[in-house]
Amino acid sequence: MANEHLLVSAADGIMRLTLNRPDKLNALTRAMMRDLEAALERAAGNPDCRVVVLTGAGRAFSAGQDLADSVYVEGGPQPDLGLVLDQYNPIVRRVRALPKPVVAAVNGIAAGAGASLALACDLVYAARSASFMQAFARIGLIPDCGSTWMLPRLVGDARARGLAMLAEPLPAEKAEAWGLIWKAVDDDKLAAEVDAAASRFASGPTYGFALQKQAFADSAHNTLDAQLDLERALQSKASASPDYAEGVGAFLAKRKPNFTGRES
Ligand code: T3D
Repeated sequence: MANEHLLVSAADGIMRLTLNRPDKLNALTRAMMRDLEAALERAAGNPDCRVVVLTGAGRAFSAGQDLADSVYVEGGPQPDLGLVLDQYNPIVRRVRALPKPVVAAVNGIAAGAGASLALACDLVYAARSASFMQAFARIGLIPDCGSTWMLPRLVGDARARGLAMLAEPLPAEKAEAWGLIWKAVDDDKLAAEVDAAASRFASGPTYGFALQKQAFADSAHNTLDAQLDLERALQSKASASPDYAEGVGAFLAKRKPNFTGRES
């Protein structure tokens, strides 16, 4: 299915979502947000979709909220941007809770909500020429869409504050070195590298990945004690899945596993 500003395609277990307003650096409009949420909802409910890849068309990943499609109207009454976040927050929640991996292929600059969206993904690959910019302070805002939560956890408090308050672009290689993203790759290798990861996920133990996501999410607020209990409970579920039996069987038979990705 294709919408004008969000291209959606699905094949071989992979759903690809491409932010598609290259002339505006894929700045996010309300319509794109609606389409993105709907696509993620479809991905969540479709067992044939085993991984989602999010990328941008043209030279940017996304320059964040389209400031021309904002609730802010020059000369108008001061808007309540909480209302804008009512549209963004469900998307971030969906990405984090999606019971399958979400991979960001950051092909160029990711700024503002565009950076937050990328960082919400499970694995972030970025072209070496790409950068991440917490642009919010440039317009008097605070990082949102989860960035004040993600940043200190990913890079530590000092770097999180520097990124937020200075609002300067962080080049992909440094983002990798700081632990903000999984990997910076040569520009001409980004698509192939992300395709390889997506194919691997599309034939992987999807249910196990969903349980991993749950464990990592809960670890953010759990004590070690509580996390050990959670791991025990989730591992019980993982070991009841056909993919566990398949994985062990394949190992012992010295063959490649054929995971269904299903819970039962
Ligand atoms: O306001 C609310 O509703 C609240 C929302 C909060 C969430 C947020 O995301 S806040 C952060 C919003 N994003 C920004 O502040 C970033 C704005 N963009 C930039 O600072 C620069 O464009 C970049 C540093 C990202 C890239 O610079 P450069 O020089 O490579 O490109 P450019 O020439 O600035 O942009 C190219 C075109 O994209 C240009 O359009 P034109 O003049 O050719 O017709 C530019 O206006 C457009 N564009 C870029 N970013 C946005 C945008 N149009 C609308 N909204 C944008 N965010």
